[in-house]
Amino acid sequence: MHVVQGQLSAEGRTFGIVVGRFNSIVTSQLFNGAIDCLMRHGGTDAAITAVYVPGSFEIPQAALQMATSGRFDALICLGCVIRGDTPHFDYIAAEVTRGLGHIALQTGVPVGFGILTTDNLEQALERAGAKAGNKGWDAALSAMELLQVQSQLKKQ
Ligand code: INI
Repeated sequence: MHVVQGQLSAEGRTFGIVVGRFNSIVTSQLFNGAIDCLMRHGGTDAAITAVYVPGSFEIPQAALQMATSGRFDALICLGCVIRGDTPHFDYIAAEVTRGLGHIALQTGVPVGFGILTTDNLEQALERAGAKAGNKGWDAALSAMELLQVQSQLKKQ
């Protein structure tokens, strides 16, 4: 039986992190979580590029350019969409999710999905380093794991 499982290592890999500035009180914590995760798994400062965009809607546009540049082994995308009184939330949440899924499948570059979609700020903060963990950390870990799975599949 062949079992393919990604090792959790960032060593020797380049990472691009795209961060939405909207709700930055949350996304800055997602960013800290992602950096902490990469560093604790052998990543280096020089191998990480952080790109800031206005909000979650713009994240796929920057991610596409980065994914097709050949400069990044994996991407980690971080944003926070909080529900308001209008349907705006649904449009932005759907667009960023669809866009990032499309980029991952079309380019093959692993994309860690660290986009929070919550009903309120409290739920978002809980997922950005408080009682529900840090989704930025999780997104970095997922990008790293998929990168390693891809390497192993190539060797098979
Ligand atoms: N962007 C977010 O990342 N989160 C939000 O909750 C949000 N809301 O609610 O409006 C948001 N809007 C900005 C949007 O992503 C674009 O930056 C903006 O529309 C300019 O294109």
